[in-house]
Amino acid sequence: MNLDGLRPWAGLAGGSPETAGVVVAGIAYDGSAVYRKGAAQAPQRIRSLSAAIPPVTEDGRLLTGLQVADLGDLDPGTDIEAGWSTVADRLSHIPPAAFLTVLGGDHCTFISTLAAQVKRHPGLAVLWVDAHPDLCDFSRGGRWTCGCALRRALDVSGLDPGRVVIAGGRDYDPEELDFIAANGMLLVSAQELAHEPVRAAVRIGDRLAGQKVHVSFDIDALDPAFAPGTEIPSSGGLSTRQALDLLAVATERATLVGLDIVEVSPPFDHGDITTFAALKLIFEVWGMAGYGKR
Ligand SMILES: [Mn+2]
Repeated sequence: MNLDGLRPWAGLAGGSPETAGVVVAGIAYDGSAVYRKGAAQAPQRIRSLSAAIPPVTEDGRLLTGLQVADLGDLDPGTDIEAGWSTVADRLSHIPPAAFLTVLGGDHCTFISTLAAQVKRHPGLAVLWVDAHPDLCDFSRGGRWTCGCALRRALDVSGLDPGRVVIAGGRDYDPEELDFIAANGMLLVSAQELAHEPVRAAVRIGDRLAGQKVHVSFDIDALDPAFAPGTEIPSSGGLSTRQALDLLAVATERATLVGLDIVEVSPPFDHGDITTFAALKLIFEVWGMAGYGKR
């Protein structure tokens, strides 16, 4: 793709983390991926192709004037168990007024992201959009593998599990369903979202209304037809259109304070369609967060 003369983030890149409306950081780590690696390449690919996106959301909000400060990639080392806190510490010093946008990496990068967001925004709620809850205490040979991402993030951040809503779920371990029920978590499955999209999204919106919300979006929430470039393709997922509409309705009455997009895996992508789906989600969520003018 010829991106000559174009600047990253739709030309909005610039400014300092102290004054920018949006602060972007990559976590190029896929050490917790069990099946196949590749998500470590996502931050650079997303950043590179961000130059091809226009600074206008689909509902006509002009993002020109928004400053996007990109910190580059933060390094947790080769082991997230040892390295999550270094990255969390860096992220937690970003002024709370900035909308944090983190580019994974596998979903265990969320351990750093959530630890920082809980410090930046006490009382936070989380909308976890994913085919998988990642709530196993032990999975695929370890406690810091991707099937444990949300469970470990809750452990280290101290966030009450009842403040997390899971949307788009369809692949579970029995232990995860037990944890969800025992902790009063709301799970809205991909099936429910497809069957009654507005009603299901409003149910999530009711739970998030009036809250400060961080969205953690695993690209495998989308059907592999829309996002093939990911570690574990999971059939029966959302279309990109359904995901955008879900996010808009579910967060309409909330205050969006951050987004992380994880599990984009460029080596398994086709013609960059997964990376472009991630970019569409990022720019539209910035619009939903209130940036841009009509
Ligand atoms: Mn997943």
